[in-house]
Amino acid sequence: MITTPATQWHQADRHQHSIDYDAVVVGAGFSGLYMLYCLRDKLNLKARVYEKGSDVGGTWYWNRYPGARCDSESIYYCFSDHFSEALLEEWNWTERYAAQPEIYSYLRWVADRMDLRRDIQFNTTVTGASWDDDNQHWIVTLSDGQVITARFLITAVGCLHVANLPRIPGLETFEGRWFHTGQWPHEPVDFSRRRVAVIGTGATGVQVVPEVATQAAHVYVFQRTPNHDIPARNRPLTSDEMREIKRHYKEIWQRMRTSGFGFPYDAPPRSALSVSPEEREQIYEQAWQKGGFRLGLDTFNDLLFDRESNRTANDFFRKKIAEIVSNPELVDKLAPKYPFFTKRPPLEHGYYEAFNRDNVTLIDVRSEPIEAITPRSIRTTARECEVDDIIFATGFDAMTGAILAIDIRGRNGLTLREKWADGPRTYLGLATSGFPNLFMITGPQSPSVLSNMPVSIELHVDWITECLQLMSANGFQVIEATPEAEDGWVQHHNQVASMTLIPETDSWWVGANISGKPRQLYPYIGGLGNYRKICEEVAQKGYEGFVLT
Ligand code: NA7
Repeated sequence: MITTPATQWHQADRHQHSIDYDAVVVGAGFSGLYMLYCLRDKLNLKARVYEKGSDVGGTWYWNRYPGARCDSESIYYCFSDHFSEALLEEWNWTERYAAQPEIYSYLRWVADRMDLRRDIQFNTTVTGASWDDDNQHWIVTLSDGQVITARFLITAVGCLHVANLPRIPGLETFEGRWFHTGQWPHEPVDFSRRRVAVIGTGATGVQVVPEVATQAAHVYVFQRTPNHDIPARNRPLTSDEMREIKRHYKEIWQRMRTSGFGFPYDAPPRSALSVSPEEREQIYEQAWQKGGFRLGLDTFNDLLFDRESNRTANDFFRKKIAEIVSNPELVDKLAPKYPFFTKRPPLEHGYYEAFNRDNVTLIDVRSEPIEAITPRSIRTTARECEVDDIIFATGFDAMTGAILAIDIRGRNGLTLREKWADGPRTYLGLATSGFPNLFMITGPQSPSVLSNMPVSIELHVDWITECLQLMSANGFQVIEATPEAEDGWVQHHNQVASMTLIPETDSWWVGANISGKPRQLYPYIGGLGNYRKICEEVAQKGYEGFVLT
């Protein structure tokens, strides 16, 4: 337990004015739960979490579609001993990649085990927050009409929350059922004997298709861009394996924290062009057999930087798809054309195999765009598919969507939306100048979605916790990033991004999926381990780049 800084702030407040909370946290997913624990139980602050859903879980509360499963291995996708040794010790994962119900149960268990629910208000959206410079606190407005004050505002809203629903003419006339995967009903949805359209073939669509194909009469898969779908190779975890992992958890976490992407491995320092074609093939094949992100993160270290190296990965994919999919025309359509890993590669659980089924049809909407949705069908320029249900697996307004959905106003009434009109500007992805005492957990321009999320989340929560502790110990009430530090970070962020092939590919990583969204790389690609060092140095140098008053 760290010291109890609440006393100083509370005494100061009693003399000046009263505030409701030391900190308000928006969201009760992974980040909100850990942040609440640190604020309340480590720092002894008065904290409140507001959550739009009726339960904890965040991403895992909303994404309940068939096949929903984490693409990080379950043993790496959880809280570490930084939160609680007990959490690591007591929980046992049952599969290599946990399905949504298991992760949802885990987060609910964490909330109960750590007694967090009493400080969370559910079914409540934070609609706005304005900085009151006279009183040096945030005035926070809630969907239930309440207005509360807090010294600190911490967004824990997740990177993928605001659904992207394409504007296809005629959707309002559709007489069947339609769903967005990120807003899935809480009741079971039965697709048996139904004709189902799945629009979108990102990480979500790739999970939905094989699952729904086992139930539905027919599945029409509307694909705009074929992706590099890597076999996950899911399997049950035995109790012996869990025991062994627990024995090594400390080393595993240490390795994850210092790694490039938050997993306990990094690519060896070798180019894909430095080995013979046979050896390269063998290295790719081994990673393919192991399954998961290793194919990109544990094979060669220049795939993101060297076009020729990257081409070898694309050739490998084409060959593997051809080994699985029997129809050569489909292989052509399913083979990705853009550089590997310049867009989030989905993990697949029988996705390519699904196209060998008679009840699955691939429709390439680049060659035959969707014209309209009619009351009973989807009409492309080449055909009309009669469907009973439409599943939109069309992604999210990522990284900034959920933060900007809150009307946040900083100094002099400047809105965050105005400030970020040409794209987010942050210091370390944690703070933004002009918005004092605002922290963003896994905000834009931090590693976030380019890493295993819980590792990045813990890094940010730990950093914020230490910062608040220091502020209190030294009597500081306000912290704000300087415009100069922010300029420096944005420049560094963009420079690192431009060294990679990522910006050239259209993806949600660069905001290309949302019309009018400024195009730039939203997550930081400089590596989680490097990023951690930068954050630590900033703190060690007395929060360099911040003004504390
Ligand atoms: P993604 O990865 O953004 O995928 C959305 C998919 O929807 C993608 O295939 C899009 O094609 C497609 N899409 C979007 N709009 C349309 C329209 N108008 N017509 C046809 N197809 C469309 O979202 P996911 O939910 O799959 O995954 C998000 C993240 O969640 C994932 O990366 C993991 O981190 C977890 P496009 O590729 O843009 O051509």
